[in-house]
Amino acid sequence: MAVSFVTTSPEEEEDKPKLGLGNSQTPLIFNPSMLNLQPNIPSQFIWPDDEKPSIDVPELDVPLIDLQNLLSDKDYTSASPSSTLEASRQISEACKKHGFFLVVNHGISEKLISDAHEYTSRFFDMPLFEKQRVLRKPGESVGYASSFTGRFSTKLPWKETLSFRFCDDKSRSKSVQDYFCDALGHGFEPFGKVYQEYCEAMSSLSLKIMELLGLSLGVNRDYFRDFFGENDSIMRLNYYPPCQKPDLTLGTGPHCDPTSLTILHQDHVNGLQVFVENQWRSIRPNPKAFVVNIGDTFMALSNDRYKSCLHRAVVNSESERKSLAFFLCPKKDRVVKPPRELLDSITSRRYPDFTWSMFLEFTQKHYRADMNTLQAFSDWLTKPKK
Ligand SMILES: O=C(O)CCC(=O)C(=O)O
Repeated sequence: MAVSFVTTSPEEEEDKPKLGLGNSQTPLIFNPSMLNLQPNIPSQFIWPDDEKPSIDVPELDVPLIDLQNLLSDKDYTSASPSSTLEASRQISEACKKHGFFLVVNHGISEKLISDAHEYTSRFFDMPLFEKQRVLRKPGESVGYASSFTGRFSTKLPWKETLSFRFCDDKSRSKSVQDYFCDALGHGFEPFGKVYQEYCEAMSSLSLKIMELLGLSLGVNRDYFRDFFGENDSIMRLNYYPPCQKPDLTLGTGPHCDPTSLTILHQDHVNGLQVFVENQWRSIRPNPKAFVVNIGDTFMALSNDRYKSCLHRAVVNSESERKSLAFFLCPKKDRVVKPPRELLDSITSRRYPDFTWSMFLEFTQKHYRADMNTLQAFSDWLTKPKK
């Protein structure tokens, strides 16, 4: 797909997102339909030297957790205790070190995954004005974002995203399906159906993984599963167009996820990198696997036992890349605090109580997510208010 930047005339400005470049005459729009016509990339997308990517980095050693036996029965009664124990041991080791692992034999159909990728391509292939009908508004976490042009003016990511909310509420509302139809019209019902089904599958999978995380932390197996009941999660479709200068920019800048657990499916193109032991390392795409990582909210729930690790995505000049990220989040008003099993007389609380709604607001309105988001949020919460 050809991609390009377009500068708008002042007359067009009103309908377009602003870059906030300090130059109101020529606001830039990240337009993925003509970009390849330009030899260089705008300076707003050029990252500082110490953050520029290296494409060839060593691979990260991540455990491959086979969920086959663990998922074959609702209560794991048919899973051999030794395979469950081995899986929770591997998860514990990975989560203490970097918080990343892969799951295979997860029970999600290949057709559903390939449909989810197919509809991602269809969405991002649409003309810019169509995508802008669901433009993400400042301070909101849902909608279409062409880079972060409306929010930031430096270190912009080389990507487009579409984010929407998934609510696992008791009334079984079809929040995703409704979003597509309400925001884009009835022609988008097939998109809504696929992503509704995909998010329901991700929500169930994440609750199973929560059971394993509970076991691995020596907490009652149902504890985290129940905690994330009625989860109010976020689904994000990431589209990274090819870039003529991939060594100057990043597809997704370095950050830790503020959310609780991320379940990512990458297409066949390399791009995801994790910062471990002072070095960037890649996670090679495996179409049969989901990449799972701990986010800041779970790090707080585990009282820092498990790590939410810095990661980023690089781009390349040859191929577009897509990834599907499901961010598990608790119900908005649920209080995030570690279970009593994770507190003792020696280990003090690392973070104050908070709700996901407070943390989400902090990341949307006050802070650009990076490697220090949780600490900055915690400091902000405890700082005396004037
Ligand atoms: O595309 C990827 O591999 C990573 C995406 C990511 O980190 C994000 O969407 O927060």
